[in-house]
Amino acid sequence: MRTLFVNGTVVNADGQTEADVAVVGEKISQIVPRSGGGITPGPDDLVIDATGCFVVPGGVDAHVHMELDTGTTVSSDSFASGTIAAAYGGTTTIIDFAEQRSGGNVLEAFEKRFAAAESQCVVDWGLHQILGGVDEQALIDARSLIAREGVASIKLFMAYPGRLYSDDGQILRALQMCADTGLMAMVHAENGLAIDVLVEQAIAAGNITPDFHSRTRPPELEAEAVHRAAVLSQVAGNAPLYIVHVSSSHALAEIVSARTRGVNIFGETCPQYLHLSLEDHLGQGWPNGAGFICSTPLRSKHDHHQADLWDGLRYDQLAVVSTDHCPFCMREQKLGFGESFQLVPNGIGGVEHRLDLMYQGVVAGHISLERWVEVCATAPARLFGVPRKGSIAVDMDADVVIYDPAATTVISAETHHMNMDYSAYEGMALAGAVRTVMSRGDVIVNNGQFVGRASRGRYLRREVSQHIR
Ligand code: DUC
Ligand code: ZN
Ligand code: ZN
Repeated sequence: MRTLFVNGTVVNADGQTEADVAVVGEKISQIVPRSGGGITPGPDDLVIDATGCFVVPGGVDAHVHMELDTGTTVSSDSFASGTIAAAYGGTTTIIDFAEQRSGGNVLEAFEKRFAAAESQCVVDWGLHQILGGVDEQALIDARSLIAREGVASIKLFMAYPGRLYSDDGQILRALQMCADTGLMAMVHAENGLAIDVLVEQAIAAGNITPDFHSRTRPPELEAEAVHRAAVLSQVAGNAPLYIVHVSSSHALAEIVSARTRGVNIFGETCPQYLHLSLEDHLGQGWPNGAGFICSTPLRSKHDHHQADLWDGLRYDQLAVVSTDHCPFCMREQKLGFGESFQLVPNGIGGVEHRLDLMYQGVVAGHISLERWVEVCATAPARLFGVPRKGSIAVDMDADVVIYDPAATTVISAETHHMNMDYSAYEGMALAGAVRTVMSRGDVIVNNGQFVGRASRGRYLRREVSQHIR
């Protein structure tokens, strides 16, 4: 059977066309501009009318945390609930993380995580490998993951001493391995040792409200770590470096400066840093402020961070928008460990709303339609070596979203599909809505209703990105 998307505007990172799109099996088989006659439906074709809508590639969310074990709790979306929510939001690929901890075995950590995801995901998925204990064996094993398992990226932490933290020597060694293999090094760039001092001092002074989460993680300590990571990448032989969750003008400026020096560095930001701020949410005290605690933290809206981050996306200083989806329920989790900011699990859920939240940047004139598609799908697919995803083109996987710019989306915990009892974006009314979603040829969301099958998602063996080598 053939499926046709007719009468829509096809939007890719490199342009838009009035064209009809045909899908056969799992692949896009034909794209015909209507100026050239379009595609005439046959009697056996399933026809999806996209009049007035954009036909865009399924979103690629390269940074999510389903059922993440934080040590005190587990993030509240399973791979099943989280990927259903992703589908509702037009995301047809997620990349989560396998986590090796200090002294632990990388290959075992990968296999455990793989088994958990494989039996549940409803959209296609991949895994990055976290190295929480960089030692000789961890580097040997990480190096082998690309051929064994198709894992093209590792993640390192400059924050969280005593937990996931790597010191500069460990980071240099890991980056040397990345320079050698072409693996992408994702880095959580914050100066964790300095942050821990500020946290200790805030608590000693009785400053425990949620806003002190942000106040003890100042943007200077994010920027300093970005600078250090960039220098280490260069010294390592220009390792591919990807800074996750860039939240501040200060960190962005370091990325821009490093790029002008020729560092092989890419930046990711997230919708929360573009739409939420310290003042809007963290001044609320307990309990509401706890719902907005994430790391890197939300920044003050008076310091131009949001405007600078939008500009960074517009001018390709930032390459990707991911959600860093890390959901927790309010009562049992965010507030479950005591009334002090450092006891609150870090993370905001948002895998369902990335395309909608980023589309507001198109409406406001911050980014073009094409750039919206690029940062949400094309660039993450390319940078992380995800095969056959991220554009509407013949022979690509038929991951297709029909996006209706005339509809509206109101975000609420009452109606979202993530397993969270609150939303950091509660009540936000957005222009545009995801209408229909196809994943590898299957319609999984039809006019706003999930119609997909459990565990149909496929593991994506990735390749080292040709984009960055
Ligand atoms: N960093 C992440 O990337 N995700 C959740 C929490 C954190 O610190
Ligand atoms: Zn992080
Ligand atoms: Zn994260």
